[in-house]
Amino acid sequence: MPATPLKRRTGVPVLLGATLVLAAGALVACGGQDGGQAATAPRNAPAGAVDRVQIKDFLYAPDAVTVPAGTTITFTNGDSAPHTATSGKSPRPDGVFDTGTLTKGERKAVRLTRPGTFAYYCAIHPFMKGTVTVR
Ligand SMILES: [Cu+2]
Repeated sequence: MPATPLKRRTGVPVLLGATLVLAAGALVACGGQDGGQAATAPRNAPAGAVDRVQIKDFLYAPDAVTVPAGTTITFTNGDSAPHTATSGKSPRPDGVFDTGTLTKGERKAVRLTRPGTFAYYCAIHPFMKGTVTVR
């Protein structure tokens, strides 16, 4: 009787489509390292008159604005860190507006036509939150 060699098959399952999800939980809150520029942010502007939001020290200032429909709001990043103003609630943008990433000194205007109250957040630092009310 001929000896039949044992056949060994090693099946190595190949995992395709394994998605690597990077949970960006790095909340680096280090404020107050900008020097030199004394920005005067309008703190007590009358309601309805604010069409500018400053981003400074990981905050939106003011963090709640009310504007008439059709207003263009400008977001300006005064921080060294990059920020966004993204409508919705983290981590789910609702698509009403999104400045995209703003680097230091960069600004982006968004036009708001639909009445409602819209929460927004920073996609990079989700603890940063604000609201825009459009009337
Ligand atoms: Cu941010």
